[in-house]
Amino acid sequence: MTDPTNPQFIRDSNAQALAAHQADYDALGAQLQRLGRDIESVVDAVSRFAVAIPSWGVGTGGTRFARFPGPGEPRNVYEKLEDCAVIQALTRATPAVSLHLPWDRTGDYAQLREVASGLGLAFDAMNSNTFQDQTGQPHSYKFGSITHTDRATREQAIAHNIDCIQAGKQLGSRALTLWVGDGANFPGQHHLTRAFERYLESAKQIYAALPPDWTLLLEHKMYEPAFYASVIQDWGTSLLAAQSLGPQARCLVDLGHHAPNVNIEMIVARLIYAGKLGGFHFNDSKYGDDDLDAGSIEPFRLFLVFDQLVDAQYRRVSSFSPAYMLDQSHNVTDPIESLMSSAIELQRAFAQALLVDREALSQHQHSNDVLLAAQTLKRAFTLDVHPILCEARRRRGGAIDPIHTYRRSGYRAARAQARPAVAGSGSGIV
Ligand SMILES: [Mn+2]
Repeated sequence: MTDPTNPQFIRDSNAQALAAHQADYDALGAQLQRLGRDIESVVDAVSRFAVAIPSWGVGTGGTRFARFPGPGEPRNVYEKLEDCAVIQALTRATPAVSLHLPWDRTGDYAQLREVASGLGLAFDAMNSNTFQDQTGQPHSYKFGSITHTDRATREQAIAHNIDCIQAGKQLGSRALTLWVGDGANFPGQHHLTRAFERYLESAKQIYAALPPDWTLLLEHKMYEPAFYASVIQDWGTSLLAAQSLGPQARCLVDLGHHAPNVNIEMIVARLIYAGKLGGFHFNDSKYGDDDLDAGSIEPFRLFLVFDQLVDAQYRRVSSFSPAYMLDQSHNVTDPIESLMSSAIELQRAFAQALLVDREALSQHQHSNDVLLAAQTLKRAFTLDVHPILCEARRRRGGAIDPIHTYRRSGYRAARAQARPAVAGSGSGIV
């Protein structure tokens, strides 16, 4: 194996692709110049774009039917960081990792932070887990966690979230993502109002434990594991909760957590308006919460979400800095390849959104020129920005072709030798 994070190896790999890349980049630069756009400013913005890797994403996911483990899966948080470092070295778009406790629990968070820093990684939002029972836990979450009818169960779930904040403080994290699977499977099982009141009461206690520079990200999900009524089922309930908790609470939009055909970019626009857009879990889906790779099914929708984000920047919306994270389940691909590819798809949507002619769009909207307004967006979406993405990576020391470079390194085969499988390694979907 060649170490795929070795700068010389990446440069050598790039050398083979450089001439073709330079020709494509120059051609796109000339095309954009004719459109009155400067390719350099787009490369600069794209090279500063960052999305966090979920620690659970580097393991193989699964469905409720089965999980088919891949070779060389990471068996603990340190091995997860090794894989995340490969993704970052090759893409230069993923400088932080989002941990999930207790899956990533370790005795010494200061040491973990040091190891991560040595690998060029920082820590993004912490994620709590009260959707499954842990060994030795006194109270079960079978019928709920922070919304449970039993006070002691709620207190146990609140204490776990506060533990996540404590661990995150040592890691340099500045956010806690709160997603709970709480809900009902049958009409009548829950008092719909009282369950929400219990959520707010518990969330207030978690909120009170936040350091002043932290954000509490509230993640909604329409269904699963609750199949009749999730307590925080949509963005409206999430916004209501964020508004009642206070300024440090914001809404997190997981692209997979809506009904099919829901207009997610509109949700994004409304949350921006309310000053409550906290962040994203990016993925893609066809039918439900499929957790497929970002941009693999609905690239136009991903572009339209980024169009709203770039529009907010363009309008200089105050205190606008959503956190970007991936949240995917890789069942049939090498997770490292899927995560690299998804990070690049986000950069693609971002670059295309940057290239929307916003002045022209605004004029077409004002004059009700529907066709040209729609075509203004389509024109940006259909631009092939691939050379911009390659150039942004190359300038930061990343790979022009991350997947090819990764495969050339032989990393997966070497990890398969070095990491014999263990039973029950933590990975999942939230
Ligand atoms: Mn999620």
